[in-house]
Amino acid sequence: VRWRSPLEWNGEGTTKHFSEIFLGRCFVYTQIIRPELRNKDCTQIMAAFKGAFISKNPCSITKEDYQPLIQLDTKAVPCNKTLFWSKSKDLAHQYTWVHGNIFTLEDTLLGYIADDLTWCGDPSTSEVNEQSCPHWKKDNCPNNAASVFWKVVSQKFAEAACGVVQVMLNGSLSEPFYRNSTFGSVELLNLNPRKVHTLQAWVMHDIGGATSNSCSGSSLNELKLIAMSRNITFVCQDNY
Ligand code: DN4
Repeated sequence: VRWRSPLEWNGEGTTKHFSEIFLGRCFVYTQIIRPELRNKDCTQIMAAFKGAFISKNPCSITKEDYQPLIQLDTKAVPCNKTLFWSKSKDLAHQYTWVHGNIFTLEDTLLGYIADDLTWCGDPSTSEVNEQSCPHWKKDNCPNNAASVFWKVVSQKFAEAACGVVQVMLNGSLSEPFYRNSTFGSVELLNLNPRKVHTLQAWVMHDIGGATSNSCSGSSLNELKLIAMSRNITFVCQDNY
C-alpha cells in the first residue's frame, strides 16, 4: 500500500459520512420532496455516482464516467420554470424555496444530492479519499470528479430547458456576467434556441450597497450579445 501524505491535494477531503448523506438526501428528495419519484432506486443512483470516480485517477475523470448516472435521472424541469444563477447561490435558493414552482439545478435530484458535498477517489483503493481532494482552482486538475460532475449536470440541465428561462446575477460585482463561469461557459451555450425563446436576467444588488443600473452596463451587454447571436431574446431587470 502506497503511503499517502494527508495533504496530497489542496482541497478538502471527501465529506465525512458521504454515503449516509448521499442516501439520506436521495430518500428525502424522492420520498418527501418529489413523491412522484418514489420508485427511484437510491442505492443504484449512489452506485452509479461512485462508479464515476472510485478507484480512478482523481484528475482524469471524464464526462463519459458520469453517463450511467445521468441516465438514471430522467425528470426534466417544466417549461418556463428553470432558474440559472451565478455568484448568487443563496438568494437564488431562498427564492426557489419560497416560490415553490421554479427550479435551480440544486432543486433537481442530482443537484440536490450533491450540493455542497466534496468527493474524490484514488486509483489505489476502492474507498473515497477523506484526506484531501483536488481543489478546482489551486490544484492543476480541471478534470476532477466534482468539476466534471457539475459540468455534466449543468449541461444537461441547460439542454432540457424550454420556454423563457431566468438567470439571477450578482449586480454588486463589477462583472455580474462572467464568461468563464459555469453559467457563461456551459449553461448559456447549451440552451437550445429551438426550445428557449427568451433569456431573462434578474440582476440583484446588495441591500444598502451602491445603487447601480447593471442592466445597462457592459457586462450585461456582453450577455445580451451572446443571447442575441444565438437567436434568443434577451430581457434584463435590475433588482426584480
Ligand atoms: P459561481 O457562483 O461562480 O459558482 C458556483 C459554485 O460552483 C461555487 O461554489 C464555485 O466555487 C463552484 N464552481 C464553479 N465552477 C466550478 C468548477 N469548474 N469546478 C468546481 N467548482 C466550481 O457560479 P457559476 O456560474 O460558475 O455556476 C452556477 C451555475 O452552474 C448555476 O446556474 C448552477 O446550475 C450550476 N452549478 C452549480 C453548482 C453548485 O450548486 C456548481 C457548479 C455549477 P468557488 O468559485 O466558490 O470556489 O455547487
